[in-house]
Amino acid sequence: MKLKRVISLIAGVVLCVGMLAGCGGASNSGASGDSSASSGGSEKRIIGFAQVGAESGWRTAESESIKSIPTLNSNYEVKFSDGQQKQENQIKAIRSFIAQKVDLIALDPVVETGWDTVLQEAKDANIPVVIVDRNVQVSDDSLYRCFLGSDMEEEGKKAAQIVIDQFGADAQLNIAELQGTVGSTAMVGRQKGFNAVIEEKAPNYKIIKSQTGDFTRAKGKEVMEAFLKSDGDNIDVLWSHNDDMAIGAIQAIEEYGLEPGKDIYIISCDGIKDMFELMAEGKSNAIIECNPLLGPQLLEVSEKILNGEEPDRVIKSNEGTFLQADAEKELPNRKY
Ligand code: GYE
Repeated sequence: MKLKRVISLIAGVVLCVGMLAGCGGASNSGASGDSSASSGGSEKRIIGFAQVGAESGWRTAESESIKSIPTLNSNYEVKFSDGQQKQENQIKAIRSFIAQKVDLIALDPVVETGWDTVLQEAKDANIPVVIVDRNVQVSDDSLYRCFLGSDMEEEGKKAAQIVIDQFGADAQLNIAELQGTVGSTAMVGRQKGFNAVIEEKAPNYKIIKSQTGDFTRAKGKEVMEAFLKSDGDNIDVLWSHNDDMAIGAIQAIEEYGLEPGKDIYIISCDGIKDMFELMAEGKSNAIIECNPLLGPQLLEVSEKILNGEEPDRVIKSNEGTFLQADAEKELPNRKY
């Protein structure tokens, strides 16, 4: 009897603690949780960062870079929100940042459209907004101060040019495309740039398969399996909008009994370490780098804005391209 009561008491305490922890952990949809420091009474400048999610190695590197802003300048604090690839979560996070009166909002938008209302709310509250990595399409440009990130269209163009350099513009080539999250700048821009160069320079290239893998390894694998099932022996090139989907696809290709990097030429965007490792093993062929380490540049532009200066409207990150022959040499230099 007594033992039973003790057990139920312990169970009750565990439940309560669990519920409390659950409350604190609600940061995924709001903005309260994973903050780098408390704001109580200090004069710190607070950046509320509404992140897309945690769908890829690139994303993890970007989150870490932005969360590390306070280590670069202790006058800053970052409130972080993971939107789990859902726009509604990101909108909630922005509203929560506005309610908390943060000094600046950084938004990495999962898709380009649908931000006008919430950005107007931030503007009405006099909170400057910096768009990071992916861009937005809004009717009024004054809804955000500047954009910091890569030129995705340029990345798509570079990818197409590498394929042309490899196979020649006159080749008959069948390409399978793994698209990123539909409606995101990374997907729209990379597809647009790639297709434009192919159309102009290599009209015999055919995109025989094209589907989204939502930028994740699991979906990249799943979609590649379907591609292979219906057209396995006809695919010459895999063009993947990011490394993670290509990594999933490499697994699918191996399971199907083909050699990735040999039977199918593979090119993807990002440049994460895992992909460099696979490329050094000969399982992939080319990487278009996209730099996720945006923390230092976000800090710089936030300083400018909060000091009353006007930032450049578009701030670009530096990036390169790498072929299989560079992989081993470049591996030790990779920071993400
Ligand atoms: O390529 C992909 C991530 O927006 C540039 O998003 C980013 C893309 C990146 O999920 O891995």
